[in-house]
Amino acid sequence: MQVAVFSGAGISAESGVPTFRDDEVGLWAQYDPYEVSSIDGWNRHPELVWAWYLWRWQLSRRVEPNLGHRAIADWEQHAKVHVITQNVDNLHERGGSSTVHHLHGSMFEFRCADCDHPSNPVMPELTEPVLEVAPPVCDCGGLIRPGVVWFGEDLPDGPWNAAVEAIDAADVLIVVGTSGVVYPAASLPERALDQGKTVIQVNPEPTPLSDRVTVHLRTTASAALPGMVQRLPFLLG
Ligand code: BJW
Ligand code: ZN
Repeated sequence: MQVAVFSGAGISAESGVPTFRDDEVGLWAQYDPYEVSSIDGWNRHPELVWAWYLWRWQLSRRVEPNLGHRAIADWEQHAKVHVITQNVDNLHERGGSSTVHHLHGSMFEFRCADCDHPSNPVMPELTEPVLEVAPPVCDCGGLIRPGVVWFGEDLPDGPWNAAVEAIDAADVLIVVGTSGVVYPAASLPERALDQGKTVIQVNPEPTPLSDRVTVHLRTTASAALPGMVQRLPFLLG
């Protein structure tokens, strides 16, 4: 059996990383997600955007994968599993998954915003989040930015093509912890449904996809995912 997983911020929420559209994102609660995660926002106020990523970078390094991440890794004993994630943390990999396609990049990679040269900046350890931090500067004078995909930027071809292939080859797609409102990523479950595939959604809340999926499990990732793939042959008949 071949399984594709399409994950979003909800799967990391139980590790302690706030979801993207969470009301409780501290200092940044006052900002629209677009302001801190768009190329326009970066061009307008890089210090604000850099501080937001510095805080999330520190947080993501401190937290551990949860039962949801570990369950998906365990499925590899029973099936070929491709994880397609919108998350920029590395909790799927740290949870043990071997094939992870990052559609929105990684917050652990950095490059110059002007010359694209990869960078490995020294990250200051903040004891508490601050609203503005000056980004490091490249030798060319450009600002160093995180290797993530912001609104208004293209997704990287490699992970995107791998994700489409994984969807097309999958017998079943598990959609977990995503609001499914950000495109083109959100078109992947639609693609699987258009192909008549079984799509299982795991999300405590309904999303625009919920009416179309085969099954919507209205619960958390850590409650639904352990043992799910082992039970799938019985569930799917
Ligand atoms: C749980 C849980 C638990 C909680 N268990 N579940 C077509 C139509 C309309 C617009 C567009 C379109 N095509 C493109 C666009 C524009 C735009 C877009 O989609 N806009 C819409 C929002 C309107 N897309 C883009 O700009 C994309 N690029 C692009 O299209 O390129 C072409 C182009 C070029 C030039 C100009 C214009 C276009 C790029 C999108 C990049 C998105 N980047 C971000 C930031 C990445 C870095 C970072 O993370 O910091 O990606 S935005 C943000 O949203 C982040 C996430 O990956 C992404 C998705 O969020 P996600 O993961 O779904 O999180 P939440 O918080 O929304 O949802 C969490 C869910 O979990 C909730 O449902 C909870 O209920 C649930 N949950 N606890 C299970 N325990
Ligand atoms: Zn540079």
